Amino acid sequence: MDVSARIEAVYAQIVRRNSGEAEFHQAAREVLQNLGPVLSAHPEYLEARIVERLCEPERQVIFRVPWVDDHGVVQVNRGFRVEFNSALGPYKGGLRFHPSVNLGIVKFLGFEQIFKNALTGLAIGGGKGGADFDPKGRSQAEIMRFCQSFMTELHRHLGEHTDIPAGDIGVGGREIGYLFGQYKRLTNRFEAGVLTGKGLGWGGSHARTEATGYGTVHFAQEMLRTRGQDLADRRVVVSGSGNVAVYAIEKVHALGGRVVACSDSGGYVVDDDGIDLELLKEIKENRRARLSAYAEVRPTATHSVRGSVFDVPCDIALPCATQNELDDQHAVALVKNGTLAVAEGANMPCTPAAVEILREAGVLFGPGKAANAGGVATSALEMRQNASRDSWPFERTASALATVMSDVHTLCRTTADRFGDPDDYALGANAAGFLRVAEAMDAHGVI
Ligand code: NDP
Ligand code: 2IT
Repeated sequence: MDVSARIEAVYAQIVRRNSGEAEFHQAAREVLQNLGPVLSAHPEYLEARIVERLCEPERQVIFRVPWVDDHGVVQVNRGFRVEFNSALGPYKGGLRFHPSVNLGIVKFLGFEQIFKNALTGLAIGGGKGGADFDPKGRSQAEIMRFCQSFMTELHRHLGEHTDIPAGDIGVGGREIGYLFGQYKRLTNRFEAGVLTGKGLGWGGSHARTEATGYGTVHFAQEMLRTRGQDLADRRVVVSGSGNVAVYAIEKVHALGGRVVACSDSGGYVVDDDGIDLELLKEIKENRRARLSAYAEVRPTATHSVRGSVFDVPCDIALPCATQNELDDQHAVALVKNGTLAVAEGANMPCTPAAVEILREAGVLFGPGKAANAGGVATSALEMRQNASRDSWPFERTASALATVMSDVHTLCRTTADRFGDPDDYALGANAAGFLRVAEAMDAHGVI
């Protein structure tokens, strides 16, 4: 059987065995379609069935999360943790609390995480988890009770050398605090390295909050530099207005660009004067309000529910909200508007058809597993500080993050060049991530 027939057979098997898990199929296909030249160069990985093993999670935990709401009503959610691959280190990856969460979404995120974590060069395997809990409209007390119930089951699967969660959609510093508190209580251990994204006063790392957004902008800047361009004076559109989006906006402004639009699930704002970050943080982080409140107090801004934030003309687009939010029609609009680069702050925000349109038009495309790797990389730096009972200053951590992003960018380009076109960052990210994991898996024998 030739290499491409073997890859097709693996994909067919994934679809058959994981029925209904559309996002996982999509993420697997996106990686597999780049592995042909890599496997031709490494027939030993075909022989060892590395790809087949890589696509099957090492362990998947699904559990009931019962809790009592503020009205005394019992609620039941479903919790997940997919421990996908530990060839390079303990399972590492975030937790997502969103009503859409299901096994297929957690598996797509865990699968992406394997390659992303490998690209950072740090000793972390891949995992992901979450629950179909909707935090919107819930009181602080309800969030706390949910987190405590979630951790009451999850804690038995975690450990600083086993599996280390962090945040993702719907899970930020507040939730990590409640989760850590419950883990500490259940285990009677102050095991700082078991979660990342902690508060600065109890084992957290400087720059972890900012890391994903900052890192995505570093990556976009590196891509632009390959064409003799940079972010200064560029019009930038960011989707989302959560953790990744906010700090992407902050870094774009620090580098002299101007973010003219951002969004949430209720619409988007356009502000040609540039998004006022303090106001955005006040609304989204402190008040936990809707983005429409921004336009209510900012005279230069308008809020829309029609169309999409990606219809707003820009030089650079940074999708930082969720999967499959940027489709073929959005890609056509970006190309028409002369967009130079798209870097994914979110995980898999561009549909496969959108990626194809961008690539064919010569738009620089930074895939999430490379462009948003700064978050998990800084999580690994947080684990390093916890292991040595040390705390690094902001500048040291931020500069280590910038170095990791620059190294990931270089690795993607050199690997893409080896197997095809140096501008094909998706090829570079998939091939380089795969090679690091495959080498370790092969060395560990058939496990
Ligand atoms: P947040 O919960 O802080 O923010 C999410 C943002 O995306 C909100 O503005 C939210 O709007 C919007 N959003 C979420 N779901 C949808 C949806 N279905 N449709 C439209 N908008 C939506 O999450 P993060 O910023 O942490 O995560 C954003 C993305 O970045 C995710 O894809 C995540 O996997 C990825 N990521 C996160 C990392 C991290 O360190 N946090 C690291 C690497 C990647 P609303 O408030 O209206 O729901
Ligand atoms: O998608 C991601 O990389 C994250 N949500 C961050 C994971 C982490 O462990 O910091």
